[in-house]
Amino acid sequence: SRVPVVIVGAGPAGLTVGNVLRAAGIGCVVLECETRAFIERRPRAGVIEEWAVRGLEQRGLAANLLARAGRHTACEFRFEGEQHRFDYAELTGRHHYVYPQPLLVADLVHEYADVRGGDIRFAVRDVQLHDVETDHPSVTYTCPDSGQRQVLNCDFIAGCDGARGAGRAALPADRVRVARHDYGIGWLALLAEAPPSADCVLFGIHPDGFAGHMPRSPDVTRYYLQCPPGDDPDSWSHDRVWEQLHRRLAATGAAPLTEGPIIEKRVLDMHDYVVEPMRHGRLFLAGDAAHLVAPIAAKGMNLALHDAFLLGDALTARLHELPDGETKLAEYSQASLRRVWDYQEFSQWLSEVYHGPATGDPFRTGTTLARLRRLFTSPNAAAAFAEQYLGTAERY
Ligand code: RFL
Repeated sequence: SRVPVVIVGAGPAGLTVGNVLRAAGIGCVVLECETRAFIERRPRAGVIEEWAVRGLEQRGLAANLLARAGRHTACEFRFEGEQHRFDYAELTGRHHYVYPQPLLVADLVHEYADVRGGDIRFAVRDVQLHDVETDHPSVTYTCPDSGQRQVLNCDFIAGCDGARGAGRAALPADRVRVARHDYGIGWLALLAEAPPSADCVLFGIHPDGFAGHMPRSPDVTRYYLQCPPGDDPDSWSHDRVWEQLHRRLAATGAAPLTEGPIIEKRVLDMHDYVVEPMRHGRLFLAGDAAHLVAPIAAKGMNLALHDAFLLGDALTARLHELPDGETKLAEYSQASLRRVWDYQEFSQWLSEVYHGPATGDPFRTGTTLARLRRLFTSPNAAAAFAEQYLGTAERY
């Protein structure tokens, strides 16, 4: 038997591609190495840009999100002991949506499997891609119940299996370029069972290191603390975490942080990569499989959705034999990479701002504070920042 598209990975990218294909009546199978319960609980991103929500809405995938997501209109920088609120909605009329990634994933799984009748196989093992350079690629995997190897013959493979998946590993090293960047910085990523301590995202730019505060829901707040890369999360006791958060986010007139139990604690080594091109033969990569962007500017899930819209539409056009189908597939990688590189550049810029004073270098501290002050004194600088932060540019 032959299925038109095999999608590896049921994250935001793979599930969105699957939903687009199902809406177009195209057969596909999604293979996911984790269980449904696991992916519907895995905490990660929370910030979704307006254009991405519109893209989901146009594809009938945003009903719950629009009913339940928070809307953020401002962020606040704290430096030199003062609060500086940046009201981007007032400046641009645009806002951010806040909707935890596991909720979006649960919505997308439900729509794909339960509403659109899509085929999804959870907890599969040892996914392997074959013959992607030919017009008869296939995917094999081990079935969790029987332990048997299964074969799926297909026309196209969407590699949406994230940073450590089988998709990128199937690319021949001499045919793609992988551009990498290592910030040499770690972030302790924390989830606290505590209500947010402010109505918006807070960025603490402090000589001891960056600290971030991101409201996720009325009862849960994400925090970040800059730390050495590879640091041991166990060396961050409850007391040490809160002491550092209080210190790095302190500002005149600011309400004290509301403490609570830490329910997730892991160290992220800040790095990026970009695979170019994102295609090899009949294998197309999308999302983190193709490009990782450190969570500095909260861009990763947005890029995954951007890819999924482009790839879902291109595969649909090609499989329905529309005249522009082949062209859309041929242009997919380039179309995606324009936004990817723009977001990578912004993340790098923002990293310099977040981490400047913690270098201990008085020159870097001086230039970082100049950049920050410029956001609050130059309307042009503020407008440029808001455009990048919200991802509103129309130029992609
Ligand atoms: P995902 O979500 O990693 O999904 C890939 C799926 O593939 C499965 N898989 C496999 N399945 C079969 N066979 C294999 N060999 C497989 N290997 C893996 C996995 O189990 C998984 O279900 O990739 P996708 O769809 O490309 O989506 C990318 C986003 O998840 C990611 O970019 C964001 O989470 C990044 N990110 C953020 N992005 C934002 O836009 N806004 C944010 O606020 C934000 N915060 C974050 C983040 C990422 C974080 N971490 C953990 C790296 C905060 C954190 C802490």
